[in-house]
Amino acid sequence: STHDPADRARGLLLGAALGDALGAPFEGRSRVPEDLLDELEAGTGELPYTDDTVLTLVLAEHLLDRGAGNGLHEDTLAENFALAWRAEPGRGWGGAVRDVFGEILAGVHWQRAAGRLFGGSGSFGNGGAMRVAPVALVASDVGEAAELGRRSGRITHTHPDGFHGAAVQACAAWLALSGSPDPTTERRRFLDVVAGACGDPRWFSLLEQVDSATGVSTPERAAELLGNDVSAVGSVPLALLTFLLHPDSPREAVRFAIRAGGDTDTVASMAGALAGARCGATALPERQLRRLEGCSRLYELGTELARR
Ligand code: 8NA
Ligand code: MG
Ligand code: MG
Ligand code: MG
Repeated sequence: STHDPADRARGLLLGAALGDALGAPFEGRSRVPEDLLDELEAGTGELPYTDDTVLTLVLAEHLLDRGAGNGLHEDTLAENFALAWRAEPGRGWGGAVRDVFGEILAGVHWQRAAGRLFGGSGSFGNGGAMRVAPVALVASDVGEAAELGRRSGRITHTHPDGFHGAAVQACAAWLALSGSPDPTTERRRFLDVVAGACGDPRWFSLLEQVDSATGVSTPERAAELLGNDVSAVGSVPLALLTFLLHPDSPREAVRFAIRAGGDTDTVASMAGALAGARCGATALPERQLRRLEGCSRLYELGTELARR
């Protein structure tokens, strides 16, 4: 782990984007053979990111614009999300969230647009959680991370599973940045603090399941136990487990998440954000960073957010 806050902030953003970019070619595969991943890592071409990073960037820039202590402004953030989708509709977006963005741009309020998805139950996809990590860079405690996570998630994900999932990932990112509880020696305590800050009973039991899965030896088994799909409850637990198994190696965390299959870009992005936050950008594989789309923008955003 690193003690430099700027390195940690850059690690959070770059870890998220690198996980997304490395995972993207495998999204939807039930399992990912190690040699295919080795081949991608050894390549020299650009590593393009997807919707996960597009929205992470929007949120990070919004938080920077808002300034220290001012949290987020939902109406502005909703519009900025929607504009980012319209600018780059080919980035691999979830099906329902595109409808929300389209309606927002047509003048419908985000609360109404998101709330009427799926017969009024709202989306429980992992889209709120996959973009949430930057809130950890401005929250002053884990409770504020949870609140900003929930609020940023609700803009598109009004189903409780969706926005609580965002809160859980935000809390984990905040703890990973703070370095305490230490995920290497206090796993159980780490998960308890996340569960307590989230406060939702469903996530108490999901995080309980993460704790009981820490004995797994393969990514395939981890996916069997916790899921690896596009729902928040079927992906955030796997990302947390991945971080707890590889807290001191962002590269190993990202590889494990991808080899678990399913929603590979999103799980690897969430796990990469956590390990990157703990270890810093200096711990990320340099050769891959040089291939990462948007690397310098993410690096500068991390530096700026850490300064606030
Ligand atoms: P979302 O809100 O569209 O949710 C994702 C999917 O979850 C939906 O399309 C539904 O199939 C399902 N879903 C969500 N809520 C409900 C519900 N209440 N009832 C029944 N089904 C439901 O999008 P999101 O932003 O949450 O999704 C994030 C995922 O989308 C990430 O994996 C991201 O990478 C992207 N994604 C891209 C592709 C692709 O084509 N490249 C494929 C899957 C996902
Ligand atoms: Mg994606
Ligand atoms: Mg995905
Ligand atoms: Mg660049």
